[in-house]
Amino acid sequence: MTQSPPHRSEMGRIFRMPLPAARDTEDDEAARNERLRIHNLVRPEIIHSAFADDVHQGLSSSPKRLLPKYFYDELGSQLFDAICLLPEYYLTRAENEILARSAAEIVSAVGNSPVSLLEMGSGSAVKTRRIIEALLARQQSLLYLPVDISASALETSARVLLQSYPSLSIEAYASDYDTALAHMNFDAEEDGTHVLALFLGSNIGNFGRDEARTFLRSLRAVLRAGDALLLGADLKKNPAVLEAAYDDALGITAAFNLNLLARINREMDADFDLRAFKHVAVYNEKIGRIEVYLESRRTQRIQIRKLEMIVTLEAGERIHTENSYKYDMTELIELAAQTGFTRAQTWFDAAEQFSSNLFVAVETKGGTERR
Ligand code: AVJ
Repeated sequence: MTQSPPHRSEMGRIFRMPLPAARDTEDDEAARNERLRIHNLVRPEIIHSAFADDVHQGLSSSPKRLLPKYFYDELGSQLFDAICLLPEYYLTRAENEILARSAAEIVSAVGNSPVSLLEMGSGSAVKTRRIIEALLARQQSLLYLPVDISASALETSARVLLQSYPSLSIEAYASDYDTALAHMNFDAEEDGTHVLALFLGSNIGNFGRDEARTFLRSLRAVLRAGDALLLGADLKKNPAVLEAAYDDALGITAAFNLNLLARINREMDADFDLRAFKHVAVYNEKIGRIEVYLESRRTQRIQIRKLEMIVTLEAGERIHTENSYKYDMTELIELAAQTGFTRAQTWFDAAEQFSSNLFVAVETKGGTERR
């Protein structure tokens, strides 16, 4: 696998990292810039119109809804990082515990050939460091391809990773998952390098069961047989534990949820009164998912000037903002089998709250190997 040349700019704007932190020599900076390429597939105009269309559609629907991918503006990404430090939000700690203990075992389960690392939804990429270090203990250099909807999170994490690991190169995609996968261009020629894809943190939880299958199939389509996917999935458990994880005492998750309205205020000249909404998180045990809402505390009328739209809400009416699906092992094994993978191995944290699943891509009929 090699990097695609920068002149293929239908892939979107490619830019270099901004100036380095103090104390760096210019040579250090130049050396790091050589090792970084960012494809910004969400041009501001385009993301704006997609966000605007989705807000218009979602708030015109009944029941009203907004999409969780829009949580992650700069403030939203930082609020999510804060969520990961909360005592109630066990997911990040549990997965980190697994990776800290078992990263070497996980990467050796991928096989002996050199590996390139693809990550969907890399965020701050803190947990990724465990995997990067395990890989660099077995190979001299590493190409890391993070995909994240938040350009600010990507830039920050790329800068930090390049500082830490001199033999790392990064090809980053500021993009939603589908767009990035459609532009991924692993070289057709056989060079013996495998891809390890990461989809950590229970990011898969935002997909419905069907959407999860569709997504994993399109991820499988950019891989070859023998490539692997490490899938972090939160496990079904006591509803009280789950609900606390999504409605913490400090109110950070409420702020994260409300920031979606604040973002609409900022970017679309709207007048949502955040105090007139209540954060609600309930576990739907039958479906196996946390459902997150913003509930109107009173009858109200909101103006969204850039959309030339008036939204009315009744007291108690809810805007659905997120689902977070929970899995059991039967579902995970079935999910692998339905999407062109086989589940090779699963690791758990000591409290068995979270699972890290190694899916290996199997041969598929019809020659859909890595385009
Ligand atoms: C980033 C989708 C994994 O579902 O646990 C955390 C998002 N929302 N608290 C999750 C989230 C509220 C998180 N994911």
